[in-house]
Amino acid sequence: MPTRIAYEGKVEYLQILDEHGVLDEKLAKDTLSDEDVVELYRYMVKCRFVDETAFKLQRAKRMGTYPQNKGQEAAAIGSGFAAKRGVDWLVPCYRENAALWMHGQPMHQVFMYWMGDERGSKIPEGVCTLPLCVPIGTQMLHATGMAWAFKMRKEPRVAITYFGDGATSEGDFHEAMNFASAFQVPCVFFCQNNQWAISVPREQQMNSATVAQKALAYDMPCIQVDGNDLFAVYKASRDAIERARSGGGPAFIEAVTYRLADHTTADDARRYRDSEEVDAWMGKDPLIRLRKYLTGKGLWDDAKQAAADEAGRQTASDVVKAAEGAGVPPVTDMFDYTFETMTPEMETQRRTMRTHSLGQRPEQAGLRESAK
Ligand SMILES: Cc1ncc(C[n+]2csc(CCOP(=O)(O)OP(=O)(O)O)c2C)c(N)n1
Ligand SMILES: [Mg+2]
Repeated sequence: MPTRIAYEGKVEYLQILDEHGVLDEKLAKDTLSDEDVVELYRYMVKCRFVDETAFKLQRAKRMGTYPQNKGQEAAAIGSGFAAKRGVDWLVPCYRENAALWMHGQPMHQVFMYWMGDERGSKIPEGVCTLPLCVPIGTQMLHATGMAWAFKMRKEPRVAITYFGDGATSEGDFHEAMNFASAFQVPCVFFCQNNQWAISVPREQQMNSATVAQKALAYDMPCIQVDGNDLFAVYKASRDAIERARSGGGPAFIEAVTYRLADHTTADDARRYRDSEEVDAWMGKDPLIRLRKYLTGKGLWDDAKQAAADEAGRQTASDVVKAAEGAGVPPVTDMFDYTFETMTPEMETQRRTMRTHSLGQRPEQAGLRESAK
């Protein structure tokens, strides 16, 4: 019996700014202006300072744990810049702080979150970002549902959801992708393939040559981009977002990048990965290549770098002050923010906690009263 090809697929790879800071002018046409690039580079520098500061805070026991974003700034900033602030919704995991920040989420809230303060998840009114999401994969379903609502309400909005390479091994990922495609909802799936899911390398995590090709199974437009290339990330994100906004359905972007730091501050990556690999990726650092590009174009110099560094240090210091200055929340918060209507058991616990065994930290506002 003759056979025929029932389906054939391919995945395009996009790089516009290479590792040496050389730009493909043709591909870069109609993407970022010089002013945009300078502004976004300053943003990257600021984010790197804030990220390093969070790491130091954890080491000084002033933060519980923290997953560094170091090395993944171009992926977050390029995609965040392509989305419309206050219109599109960002649905994150935990390694795209820069994108959330660009969309108005105060960075001290992210610090508070990692300090164990749930007020870090209370996003200000008008800011279209969801709280950080540590349960791997769940947020993609939320984004799909939100995008479905946008479609039903005929709102010209797009949901962009972020996740790692490891998250694409989860059932939630496949459910979200299938639903988004079957219902053609305006959702952009943005995978930060940073090569590792804690200690599991991507090649061991999956047998497919790319992460992007998983989208082919759902007949979703997909692309693999150099995730450390601001131009490529921006172009792919803008195209996907605008297609989704104009009724073209969901899309998948695989940003190939690298986690330059440990998985979190609770990890020591030296135990499972070679320093040669890390060194090779250090050379592809998105900040270094963008600085090379800007310097080559005469748009940047040492004095500007010094000023950007100083601004970054100052911003980081302000973020710490705001996070630590928020004070200790009242104990009652854990009841008041769990359910809209408390269960009878919770009401009893709330009522009786002052006379029972919750007094571990008497300085907490709720308990200070009971000590009187
Ligand atoms: C449902 C679930 N399973 C397991 C974990 C533990 N865990 C935390 S991060 C992580 C790896 C995630 O890897 P990836 O999706 O590649 O994201 P990355 O941390 O590399 O950015 C795992 C397994 C979790 N948080 N949630
Ligand atoms: Mg990963």
